[in-house]
Amino acid sequence: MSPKLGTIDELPKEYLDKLEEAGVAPLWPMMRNVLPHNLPKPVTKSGFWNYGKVRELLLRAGELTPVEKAERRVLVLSDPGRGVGSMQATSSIYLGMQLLLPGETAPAHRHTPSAARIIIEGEGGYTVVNGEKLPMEEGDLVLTPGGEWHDHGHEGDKPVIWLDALDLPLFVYLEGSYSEETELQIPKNKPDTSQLEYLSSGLVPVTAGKRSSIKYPMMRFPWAKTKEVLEKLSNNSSDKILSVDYVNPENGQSVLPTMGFTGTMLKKGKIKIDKISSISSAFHIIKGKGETTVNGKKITWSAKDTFTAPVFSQIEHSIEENTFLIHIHDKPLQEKLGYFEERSI
Ligand code: GTQ
Repeated sequence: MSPKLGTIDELPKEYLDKLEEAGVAPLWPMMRNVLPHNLPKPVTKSGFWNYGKVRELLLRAGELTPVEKAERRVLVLSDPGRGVGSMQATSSIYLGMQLLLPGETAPAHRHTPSAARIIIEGEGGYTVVNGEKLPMEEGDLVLTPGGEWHDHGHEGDKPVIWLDALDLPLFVYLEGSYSEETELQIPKNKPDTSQLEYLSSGLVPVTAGKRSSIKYPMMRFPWAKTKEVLEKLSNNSSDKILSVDYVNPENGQSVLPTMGFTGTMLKKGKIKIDKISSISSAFHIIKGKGETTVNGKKITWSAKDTFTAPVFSQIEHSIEENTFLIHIHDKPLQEKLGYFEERSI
């Protein structure tokens, strides 16, 4: 066991004044804050957002603030550990809920952070990424990777609402976050690549004799496909948890550089996760009903709700109805940094 480290109080005032003037500080009183023993000490606390509640407030924002005055009409889901107004849902993940009303558009821009949307409600919404028009249907995962021009539009007749997930906190931390604007894009007149080039997994398009190798070949992952795969897996397995990772169909890598997305089915009953891991997580319920205990805190959720879990959380589920969810996490980032870790409990 290492000895207890010295504190600031143990140092003479005259010395502390001189340190301050010289622009230096002793490490030892703050060493354990940044390097605690054995496990990190997360600031993040598990959060829960009831969809009905946020939806009502978002629809009011639709009355109070025209989209032109908002650019993106979003309510930000703030980590309870950092307080309302924090633009972090976890250490690395930003979450927001965005509303677009019929006929509205959100102007084209691109930024250094990457974004993904999970569509929660409404028909007729779409995102255009580099000229590719991506329909937004309930449960779809739609990517707008860092550096790619994107705008949103709405051809339906009822509000469209989706969940935005961005790796914004990282880019802010790195002082690398900025955006640029351009004119609304004119979409190409063809279906998105999930309906065309990548309709079948295991097949990669070849153009003029060359295998395609695009950084972001597929930017819309329709929920219908994810659900079908999970149901088929479930029919052939007695496992209580079935999961599929969303990957780049050309190389099997995560769909975005830092954020990972996993489609999960949780079957009715009690499920105790027997591992803790270094990832931070957000869970968005597509369909189902149940309770989850995150580090002893019980969360009761149903379809369209969202909750978060900080790094190394202990998680237990009690599933009332078979559930489908999309798990947003930062495993790709942690693997790139070489420290992703799981521990059995
Ligand atoms: O739709 O491009 O929630 O740029 C935050 C920043 C959404 C977007 C957000 C954004 C967007």
